[in-house]
Amino acid sequence: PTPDRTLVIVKPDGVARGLTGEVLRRVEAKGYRVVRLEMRRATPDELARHYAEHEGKPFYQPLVDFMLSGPVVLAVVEGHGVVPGFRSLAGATDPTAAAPGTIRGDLGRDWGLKVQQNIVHGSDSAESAARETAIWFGADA
Ligand code: YYY
Ligand code: MG
Repeated sequence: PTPDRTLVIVKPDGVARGLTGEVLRRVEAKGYRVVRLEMRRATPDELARHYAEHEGKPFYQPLVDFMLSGPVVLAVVEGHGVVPGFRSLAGATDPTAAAPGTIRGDLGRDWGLKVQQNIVHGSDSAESAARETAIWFGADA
């Protein structure tokens, strides 16, 4: 079967802490392939589209502000079952609850209530992956 694709973002905390290589190492160690890779600053428009499902929630604006606080690394990652597979590598949303062995469980620090500082984003479905990849890399990505 054709390999699946997901959109991984190393968030500003992960980039600032020098964890980009560690995240990509885990992705590659699993056997997934990085097929697009770029570091840049997100724009408010990209983030509004990317996080549209969360608009109106209490954590939305702090999340967007955090994502604007520094550069992010965007990666399109390919592999069989990579959408749930990368979510599994990332671990639970809240780093304080994420299991050991996961990116958030192993590398997430005790940031108090700042759940948004959880190092990585990974698409939650194939549809989300296609939508998000088009936001960050354009429709032809
Ligand atoms: O997909 P995932 O990143 O694991 O979580 P989402 O529920 O999609 O939330 C997106 C993003 O928002 C999450 O990575 C951290 C942040 N967030 C938050 O700051 N506080 C919450 N209660 C829930 C999510
Ligand atoms: Mg999500």
